[in-house]
Amino acid sequence: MKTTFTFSSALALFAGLASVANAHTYLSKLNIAGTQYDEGVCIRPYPSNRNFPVKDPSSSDMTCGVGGLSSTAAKTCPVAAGSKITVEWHHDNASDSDDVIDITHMGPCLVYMAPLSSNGKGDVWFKVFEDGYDASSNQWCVNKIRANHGKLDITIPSDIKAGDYLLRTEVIALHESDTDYASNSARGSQYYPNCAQVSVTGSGAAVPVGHAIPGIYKTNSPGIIFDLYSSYNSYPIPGPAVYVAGSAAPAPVVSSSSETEYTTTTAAAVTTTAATTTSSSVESYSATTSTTVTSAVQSYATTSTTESSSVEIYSNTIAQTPAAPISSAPGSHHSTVTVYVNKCH
Ligand SMILES: [Cu+2]
Repeated sequence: MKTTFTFSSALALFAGLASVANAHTYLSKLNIAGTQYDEGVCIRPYPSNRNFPVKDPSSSDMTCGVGGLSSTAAKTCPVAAGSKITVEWHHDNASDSDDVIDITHMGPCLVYMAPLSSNGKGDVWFKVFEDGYDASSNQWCVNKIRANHGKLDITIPSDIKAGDYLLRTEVIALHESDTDYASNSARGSQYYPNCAQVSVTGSGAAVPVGHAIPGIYKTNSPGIIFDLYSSYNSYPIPGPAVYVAGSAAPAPVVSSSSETEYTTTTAAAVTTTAATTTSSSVESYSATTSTTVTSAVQSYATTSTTESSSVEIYSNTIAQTPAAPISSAPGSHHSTVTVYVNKCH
């Protein structure tokens, strides 16, 4: 439970004055697999006002910050799918004595990715990280990065398709968010978006559903309108849900002809379950017993020449997280099973 602030109007006034001062933040460094990349290397270089906020959530500056769409980083830094990387914000300069972001600027941290080829335009952005407010510790993400010299660990989704991406980091400062920017452009949320270029390696094939930035936030969205000076014990993080590996819409694993062959082999026993499983690297089927599915998959495996080496069978009916393989639970009866046919590259 958060401590309730008193003197809220005085605080709000102070916060407003603080924002006039140069009390902002910018993405300063990336640390990937032990290598540190400074601003301009794979973080897109900034114009002079590198730590200034974006105020209008419909502005094209929301995509990658001011100047971020027209600048290009020197490199596109390699990062393995599923690996943890560290992003690092600073206020004035990239030193450990820097205050990262002003204490008044409480709010969430969010990270999005989009294919680099889009340059951030269109319905291309998927969220890979968010951290808002933890009532049990009364900590905002901003508290955490301030306490950790600007550093925040995030994980690249393990199953996204290899290739070049924009990595968009964002802090939203809420010290003036009690007022809708649309009604008073001197107030409203302050967005600190920045973009880096990374090249994801791995064998994944997932293409998460994308969203447009600008577009994900309205001036009056929950979490964009938020009274930091009221009593609260939760915070609704704005934007789409974080992409969970394995939850992308399935991309076809088998060609339609071999899929026909597969279902024909098993006659009525196996039916495709639309949208049960959502990773693009798996295909989902269900049937009435494990035995039928096992034989169906074995049949599929022997008739498919390209993807037979990684057929796995799981007993889970909901596809988010595969349960134990059926083969490891002999004798158990499954009223419904889901078969994951892992795509092999
Ligand atoms: Cu500021």
